[in-house]
Amino acid sequence: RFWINIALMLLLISSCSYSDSVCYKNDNKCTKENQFRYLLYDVNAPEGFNLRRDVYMRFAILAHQMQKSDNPALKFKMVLPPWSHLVHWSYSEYPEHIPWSLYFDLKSLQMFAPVIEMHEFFSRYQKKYSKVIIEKVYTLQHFEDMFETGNFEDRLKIEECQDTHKLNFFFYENITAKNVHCLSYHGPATKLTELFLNTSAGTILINHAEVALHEFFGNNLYWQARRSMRFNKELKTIADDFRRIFLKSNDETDNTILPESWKHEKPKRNAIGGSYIAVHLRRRDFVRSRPNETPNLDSVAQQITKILIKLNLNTVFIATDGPKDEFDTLSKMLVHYKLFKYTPSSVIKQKYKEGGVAIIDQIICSYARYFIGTHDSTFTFRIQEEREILGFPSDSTFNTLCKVVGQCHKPSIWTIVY
Ligand code: GFB
Repeated sequence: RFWINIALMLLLISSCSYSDSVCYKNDNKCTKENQFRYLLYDVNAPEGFNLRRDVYMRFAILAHQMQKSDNPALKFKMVLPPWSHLVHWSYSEYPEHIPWSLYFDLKSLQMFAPVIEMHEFFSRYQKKYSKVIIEKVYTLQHFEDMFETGNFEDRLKIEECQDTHKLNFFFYENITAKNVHCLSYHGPATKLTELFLNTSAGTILINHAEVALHEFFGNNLYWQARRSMRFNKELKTIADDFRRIFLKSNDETDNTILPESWKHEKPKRNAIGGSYIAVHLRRRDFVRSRPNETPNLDSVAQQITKILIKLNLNTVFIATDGPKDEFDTLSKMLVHYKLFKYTPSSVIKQKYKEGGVAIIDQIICSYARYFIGTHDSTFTFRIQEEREILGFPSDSTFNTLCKVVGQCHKPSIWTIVY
């Protein structure tokens, strides 16, 4: 506490002392505008798109809290890590660094947390430098003794690195670092403020950010961060067109109109949804790595039929990462029903890539009368959250496919809090 106070005092004395950021002490260009420090974060390479969205929320809540603080030492802009080299996506024909604005409404994110795109960070930083030198990098790691000792208290400590981490700096060649540490860590992302108060570095990168947890999973702050993650409007329009043309679904009749800004959303449970059921059918690695949970297509067809009969519906939308021949097989099994799948045109695929197609699938699933997801898939979790925001009755949302009909995992139910 003593050292934290000393650090605080020093920072307060020179509120513009963050070396190597865009603003220097005694620098007459140091205006209120550019007195920010920059927080960058990166996630373990194999993590997929939807777990990364969850890590974003943990860090957006940290940035949100710091923004509310009066302490100038906590005045940060958080730099959004581009969607680079995600293991599930192919980058052969695409640029390596996909900005967040391709998938999300940046203004909406900024209404919750002070975030900027990486290219914006570069353009601010490179007014002074050609190369970006990050002053402090902290690679988070779990405490080695945590499971042996059962000590799960929140703590952080700079320690020896447990692995030889190769820093890739988001696959940019013009980024390097001055100081690199390994930080054993247990606790929420918001605990990182303790670290930030102990350094005057102007640019800080938190690597393996997924190690830091949510402070309160599912509280109103969690949901504010989540609600601020509105999708890019064009993606919503593409999904809406598909709903209207193929599924006879629109926001007016489905009772799913949301206010222009997420800030004006109110609790509701009266969404009806389009007259179709939606299924998120996660295949590929799930078929191999989760044989005890992943049903075969026969079983999937049986489970879909059961719900269609129960709800007196005849239309199904399938979102899947599986191959086309699986969808064709399922179509034959459900020949008496209307089965739909979103297939992007080459123009849309080229512009929005796998991430955009995934989001369009998620949006269409979100507006269905009834949703069945895949157990333990973060892709499914994000659809469930979207449906909570839209105001569906929870029992139309928290359903997952079973391995064997009638022997289902009960999914965790995380209802929305305002
Ligand atoms: O988002 P994601 O990590 O969720 O899924 P899980 C990985 C990728 O699969 C997504 C594609 O980024 C999408 O590109 N994908 C999955 C889909 N389902 C669909 C779908 O219905 N439609 C479309 N268009 N794309 C995690 C994996 O997957 O599961 C981890 O990331 C690990 O590597 C873990 O395997 C168990 O949570 O489903």
